[in-house]
Amino acid sequence: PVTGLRITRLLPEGFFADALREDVRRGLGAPPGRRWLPPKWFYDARGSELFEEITRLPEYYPTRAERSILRERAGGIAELTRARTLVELGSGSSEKTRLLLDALRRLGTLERYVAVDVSESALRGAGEALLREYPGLAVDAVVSDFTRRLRLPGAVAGPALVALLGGTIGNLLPAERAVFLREVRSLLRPGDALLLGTDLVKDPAVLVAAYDDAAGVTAEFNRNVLAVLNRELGGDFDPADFAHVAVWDAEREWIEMRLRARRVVTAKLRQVDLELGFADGEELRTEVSAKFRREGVEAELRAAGLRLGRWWTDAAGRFGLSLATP
Ligand code: AVJ
Repeated sequence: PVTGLRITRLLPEGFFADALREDVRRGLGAPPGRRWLPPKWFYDARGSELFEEITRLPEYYPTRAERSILRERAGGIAELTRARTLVELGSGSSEKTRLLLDALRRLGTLERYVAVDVSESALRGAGEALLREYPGLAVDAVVSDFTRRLRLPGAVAGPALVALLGGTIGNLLPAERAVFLREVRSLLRPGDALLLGTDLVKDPAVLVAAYDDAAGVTAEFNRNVLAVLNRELGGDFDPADFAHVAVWDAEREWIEMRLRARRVVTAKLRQVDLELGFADGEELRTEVSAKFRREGVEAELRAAGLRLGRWWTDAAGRFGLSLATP
C-alpha cells in the first residue's frame, strides 16, 4: 500500500530555469511590438493562488460552466471509460477533478490518479489533500511541462482517462495544439480516452469581461509574470509600469492578454544579460486563450488521430467537454 505523495520530476535539474531563459530570450528578444511570453510562467505560487481567485470571480464563467457539465456527466464518463488510471494534465488545484474521482470510485474501477502540472506548489497542496480524502487511492504528482514534452512516470494501467480541463488547451497556439494532441494520441492505447475541456466562442463582451474583471484580479495575475521575471532572472521591472489589456481577436477567435507600458520603461534582466526598452504604450503579449466551436474541436482531434465520441456543453452553451478515443 502506498502512503505519502509521490512527487516525480521528469525534468532535469535546472530545466525550468533554462526554459524560462530561453523563452525570455526568444519572446522578449523579439522586435518591439512583437514581444511575447508563454503563459505558463504565470504559475508560481502567487500566480497559482491568483488563478484560483480568478475561478471564483463573477465574470470568469469557464470554471463554473465546466463544473456544471462534470456534475451532470461524471457518472456517464466513468461508465463509458471505466478508467483504472486518471491522468490529469495541468491539474492545478484538482478542484473539479474530485467529481471524476468520485464517479470512478463509485464505479470501483479507479486505482491511481496522476496529476501533472508545472506548479510544484499546486501539486503538493492538491496531492496531499487528495491522499487524505481518497484513502487507498495511489496519487502521483508529476512536475512537468506537458506543452513541451508529454511524458508520464512509468507504465499506466489501462483503461486510462487523460483529462485536460479548464480550457487550458486554448493557451497553445494552433500548431502547438496539433503537436500536443498527436502526443496525447501516441500515449493512448485501445480502450483509453481523452477528456478535453474547451471554452467556446461567444459574445466578445462576455469574453473580454472574463479576462478583465472589475476587481482587477486578472490584471494582478497578468502583472505577476513580471514579478516572476524579477525573482528568477534578476529583473528590475516595476509591475505598476504596465497596464493589463485583454482583447478579442475575432479572426483567430482567441483572447489575448497583454501588458501595455504606461510610460517609457527600461528594465534589466541581469541573469540573461538583457536590457529592454518599451515605448510608451508598447504591448507585450502574455497569453493567448483560444475559444472553440464543436466543428473545430472535432477537426483538430481527427487530425491527431482521435475520434470525438461525446460532446457535452453546459446549459448556456458556454463551455464544451469532449470525450475522444484513439
Ligand atoms: C487556466 C488557461 C484555462 O485561459 O482562461 C484565466 C488562464 N488567464 N484568466 C484561461 C486565465 C486569465 C485560463 N486557463
